[in-house]
Amino acid sequence: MHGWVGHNVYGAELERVLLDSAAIDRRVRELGDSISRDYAGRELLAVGILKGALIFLADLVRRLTVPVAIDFVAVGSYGAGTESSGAVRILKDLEQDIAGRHVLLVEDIVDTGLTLNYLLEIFRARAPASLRVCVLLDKPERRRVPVPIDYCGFVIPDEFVVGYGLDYNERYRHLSDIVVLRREVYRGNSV
Ligand code: PRP
Ligand code: 7HP
Repeated sequence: MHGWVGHNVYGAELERVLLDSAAIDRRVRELGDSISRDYAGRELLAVGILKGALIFLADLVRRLTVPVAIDFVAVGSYGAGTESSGAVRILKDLEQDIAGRHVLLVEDIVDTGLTLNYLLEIFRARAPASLRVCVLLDKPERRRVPVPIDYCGFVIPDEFVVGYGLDYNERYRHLSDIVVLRREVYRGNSV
């Protein structure tokens, strides 16, 4: 865990750096190595879940040594803020047919598990040759439905984090580090 060095360059809403860009980079390389080993001789379809997985997916695919195609799906839970309401819907579907393909779902964070659980059900029904899950962050204390995670970057505590693709009300996705949002910012703002 890291504290701030000098003043808080991120502003008053953010508390501390949980994972800095060097630690993220090291872990993404390791994940890329594992995935490349496991998929040797096969072609992969990496499916990023928008928008949070955008930056993770972009870095991860550049660490792969197997052929990889990329597609995206956008899923929304109803509502804003830090709490999922539980209802999930597809906002943008895949452009490619995944039947017979080796599909790797790439997600920034698994929290309640509702998003991944929903997508896995939908994608399984489309008969891919294989379907695996790669998440950068796992927040197991918040889980409401179990989800199988094949590749996990970091297990993190139950704190709301932003940066490296993750947002709070669409802010902070561009940060290179993963940073804890102060509880005062979102307390009482659950939907
Ligand atoms: C976030 C995150 C995951 C999901 C995880 O997405 O990117 O997709 O929530 O939560 P869950 O495990 O409780 O379902 P969000 O709906 O905020 O959309 P975004 O990726 O566009 O930020
Ligand atoms: C969703 C989400 N988005 C950003 N930061 C977190 O900690 C999150 N948990 N679930």
